[in-house]
Amino acid sequence: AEEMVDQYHNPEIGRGRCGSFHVQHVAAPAAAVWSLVRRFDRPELYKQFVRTCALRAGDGRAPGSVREVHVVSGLPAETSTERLDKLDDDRRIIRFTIVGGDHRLRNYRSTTTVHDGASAGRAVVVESYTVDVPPGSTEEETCVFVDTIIRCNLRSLARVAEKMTRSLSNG
Ligand code: A8S
Repeated sequence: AEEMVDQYHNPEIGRGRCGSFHVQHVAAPAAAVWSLVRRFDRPELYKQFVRTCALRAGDGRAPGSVREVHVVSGLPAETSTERLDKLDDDRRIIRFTIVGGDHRLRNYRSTTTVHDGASAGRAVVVESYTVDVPPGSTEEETCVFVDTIIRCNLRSLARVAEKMTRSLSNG
């Protein structure tokens, strides 16, 4: 995982910004995991806080595609506007930036990569992000908030990919 982080996930963290990364092991082939992660137009496939998502620009594969996400109720926000920066099917890299919405995550950028795991049929997912620390918040509060969301998303991704793989192999 350290090598993968060095290779694709080395964000410049300047003043007033913070960031972190997460590693998730998945008992499903990298191709299956990637088939979920690559769907910029359908984050609700595994992101449980996403209620609906609609493309506002592009086809969801070309850089510059924009999606508008509505999240489930009970969160401190309702919508988020997000731009696809990179989708690389060969290296299994997706990057997006949050460009708008009624939340406090300004200039949020994330990179997710999917790798073959240590044995056949296993994958490792690495997700890193950087974001501005909102006025009145500390770096720590900001990271705790984002880390909680990402951990939920990655665990859910693992569950969905594993279930998908089981149902395929059971015919
Ligand atoms: C992602 C990552 C994050 C999403 C955050 C951090 C968000 O969708 C949620 C609550 C908020 O307050 C901000 O990969 C925002 O989706 C769940 C609406 C952006």
